[in-house]
Amino acid sequence: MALSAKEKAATPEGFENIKSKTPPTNSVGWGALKSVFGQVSQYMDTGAALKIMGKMNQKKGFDCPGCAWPDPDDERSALGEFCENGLKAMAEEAQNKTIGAEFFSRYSVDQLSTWSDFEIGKSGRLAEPMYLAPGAVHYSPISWEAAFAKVGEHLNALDSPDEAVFYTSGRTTNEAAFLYQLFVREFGTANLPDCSNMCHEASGKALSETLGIGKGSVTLNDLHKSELVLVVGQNPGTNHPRMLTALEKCKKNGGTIVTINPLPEVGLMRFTDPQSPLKMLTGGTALTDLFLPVTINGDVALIKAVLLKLLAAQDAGEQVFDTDFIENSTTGYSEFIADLRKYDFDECVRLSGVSEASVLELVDLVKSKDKIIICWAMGLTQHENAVDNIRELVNLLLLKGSIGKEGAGTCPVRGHSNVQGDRTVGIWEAAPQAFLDKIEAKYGFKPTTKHGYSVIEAIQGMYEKEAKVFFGLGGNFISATPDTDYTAQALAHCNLTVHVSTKLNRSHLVTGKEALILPCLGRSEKDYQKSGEQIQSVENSMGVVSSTQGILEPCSDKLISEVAVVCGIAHATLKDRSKIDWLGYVDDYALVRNDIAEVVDGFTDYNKKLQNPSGFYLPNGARIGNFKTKSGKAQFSMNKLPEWSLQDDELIMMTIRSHDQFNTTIYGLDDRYRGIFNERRIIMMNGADMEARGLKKHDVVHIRSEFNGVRREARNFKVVPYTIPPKCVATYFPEANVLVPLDSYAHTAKTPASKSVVVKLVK
Ligand SMILES: Nc1nc2c(c(=O)[nH]1)N[C@H]1C(S)=C(S)[C@@H](COP(=O)(O)OP(=O)(O)OC[C@H]3O[C@@H](n4cnc5c(=O)[nH]c(N)nc54)[C@H](O)[C@@H]3O)O[C@H]1N2
Ligand SMILES: Nc1nc2c(c(=O)[nH]1)N[C@H]1C(S)=C(S)[C@@H](COP(=O)(O)OP(=O)(O)OC[C@H]3O[C@@H](n4cnc5c(=O)[nH]c(N)nc54)[C@H](O)[C@@H]3O)O[C@H]1N2
Ligand SMILES: [Mo]
Repeated sequence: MALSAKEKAATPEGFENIKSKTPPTNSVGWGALKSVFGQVSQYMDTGAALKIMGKMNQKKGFDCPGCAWPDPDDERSALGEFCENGLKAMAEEAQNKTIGAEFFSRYSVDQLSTWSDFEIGKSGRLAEPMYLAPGAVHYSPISWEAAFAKVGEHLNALDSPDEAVFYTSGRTTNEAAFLYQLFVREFGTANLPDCSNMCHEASGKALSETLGIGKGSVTLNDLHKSELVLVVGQNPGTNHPRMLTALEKCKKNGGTIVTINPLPEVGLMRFTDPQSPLKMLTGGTALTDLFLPVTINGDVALIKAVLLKLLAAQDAGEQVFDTDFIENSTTGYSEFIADLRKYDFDECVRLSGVSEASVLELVDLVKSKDKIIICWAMGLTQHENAVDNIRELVNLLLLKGSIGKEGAGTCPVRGHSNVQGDRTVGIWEAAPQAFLDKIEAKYGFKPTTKHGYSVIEAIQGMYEKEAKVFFGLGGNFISATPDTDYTAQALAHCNLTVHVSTKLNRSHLVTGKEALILPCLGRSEKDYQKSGEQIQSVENSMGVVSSTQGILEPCSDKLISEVAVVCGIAHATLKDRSKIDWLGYVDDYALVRNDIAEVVDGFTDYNKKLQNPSGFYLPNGARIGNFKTKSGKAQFSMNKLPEWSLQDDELIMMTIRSHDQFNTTIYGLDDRYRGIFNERRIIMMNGADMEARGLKKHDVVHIRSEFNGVRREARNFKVVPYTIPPKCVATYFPEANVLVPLDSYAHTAKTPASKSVVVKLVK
């Protein structure tokens, strides 16, 4: 019997052979080098690996397809600005093994869906376009022309352009992303959901509202010069390893580092730079000076407790606040202070889960410093009150005048290597009118002003059969999104699902009535077009745009670039009704950049500026104290404490990344820094919670969530005792995504609340 979409979408429930032990006390160092060479050798020979290491994140090299952490403007390590997880990302992409017609005729879609994500990822690079016909059980090869025509036919058969969904993941370069959104808008819709909707959308909302720009304000240099860095809800040791080097520099310059996280993430505790042989021998730097093990979603309470003590000191005549800055550069101060006074310090401390003594230590640090930077990632953005989390941190910075000056400001640490750039060049379901006007002026068509679907709305739209074609430029929609069962049915309702991808993933297996896999070049590969070898460009987490150019020959001669895919589809769909010479762009990507320079602010002389090996900074008002908010000033905000509470048998669950994955791509089965080996179906639990439930190490439990009357269940997880606050548990994404309710998301930002899912355990 054929498997249902739900069955294909869920990760297999079987177990490996788990080992868990006390986590290590040090990150990176020798363990990382050993691990990376083990991983890399699975995929490529040492010569190719060394060539890649030397070019990654180098001036005139290619941008690591891993995270969005910036490269130093000045000196770069001769060994390459690489990190263990960047190299794993690279090795996966640059592997020699390919899959095509023969592979897909051997394995049916149903068979492939019984493989684990780890096995799916290991199968190799996609080498040729593949098509799944209505009722077929195997994908079969299709030519590029036929594939483009098929997409065009389906899009043109829709009753309205709004019946198509165009998803983007954050690896897409500026050039491809700009053309993609241009095509989508000329086609007639703004349905441009992207991975940002599940990632830093809440940061964008909170920061635009309070500081007038949806991006962070600091540069790498600021981090080096800061007196106090708060790292909140982020695990850089695994997800942004090169950030540890910046934190180490900050410490060397006398800075203090505070970590706010339910877990004592090893990378933040002690770090050995793999590029510093001396430190490899001496054991590295202790990074965190003060660790606050906040309860999941206890951050607003914690920050309020700090704010209350700062206010008390200010009231008592201490000069804690930057009153000049507050007076000249902010609005909403008195309302904010009046609101703050309504809260009780003891209650806030209790709700934060942190000891009063530790809160007071943080208060003392904040009082005595004014060059403060706050860094954060998914631990803050994936909650119902995510926007409040971030606004409350902004309040703290504003009180201290810690914004718009050197060594101070906001640092939302982005995920995908070009997720920030994609948004900058127009991947946005709710793009500002000024941008749409510029498109109209340049191209002569009127883009729809109606906001399109974000990720959650797109899933609902497909489920309700209001959207009928799903197109994904990169990414792995079924595994990345919440509520796997529901989303699987949503995709199955589509007439056509299309994925432009480098690697096989579960989204290729949970299809509409027809499906296409369109394989494209990766970052590391050379891109030959009529005008010669092409460069492309990306924007990092700190707003620096730089070029990226592949160095390896493509792994298959049937691969084309993302730019060529987008233009091919635009040409096949819009034909004579287009006002744009789509195929002309493919010959020379400099033409795309000329257009971006005209349409997007900050890109004047784009082609010329890209020649600067370090790239160029985009304008950033908040960085220089110019707040482009409605009032023209930085805005204080009033944020409530979260309202949820737990019954005796309930726990609050965060879904996080292990050390061996890049989002839904599973590199391996180990989470070395957490001492968990050879298993991903695990649940980290506090000893007292285990005892209360009569659970022992490695016992098997099933996890249930119940939200708005809908019960969801994920089966077979092994209990791992862990240093985690009471009532908090952690599982890995994407295995636990079946439990994340589609209707639990950040207010106003719609980021799925995948870090605060209320669950029960059943044996
Ligand atoms: N190697 C590697 N690199 C990556 C990725 C990857 O998967 N692998 N993914 C990329 C992407 S797209 C992104 S967005 C980033 C993600 O980078 P992170 O945000 O670091 O990733 P997560 O594993 O989701 O970790 C969230 C952290 O938040 C903590 N946390 C959870 N809930 C709370 C809370 O309520 N309060 C606080 N204070 N902390 C909390 C968790 O304990 C964990 O340490 O990394 C990017 N880089
Ligand atoms: N429960 C839970 N869910 C989450 C999260 C969480 O913390 N918890 N995190 C969320 C976050 S922060 C994010 S960003 C999303 C990630 O969501 P996505 O961006 O959709 O997922 P990825 O796993 O990064 O996508 C991996 C796929 O991208 C394709 N790919 C890789 N490189 C390229 C390329 O250069 N070009 C093209 N065209 N394709 C490429 C490969 O085929 C690969 O299989 O997941 C979100 N989902
Ligand atoms: Mo992300």
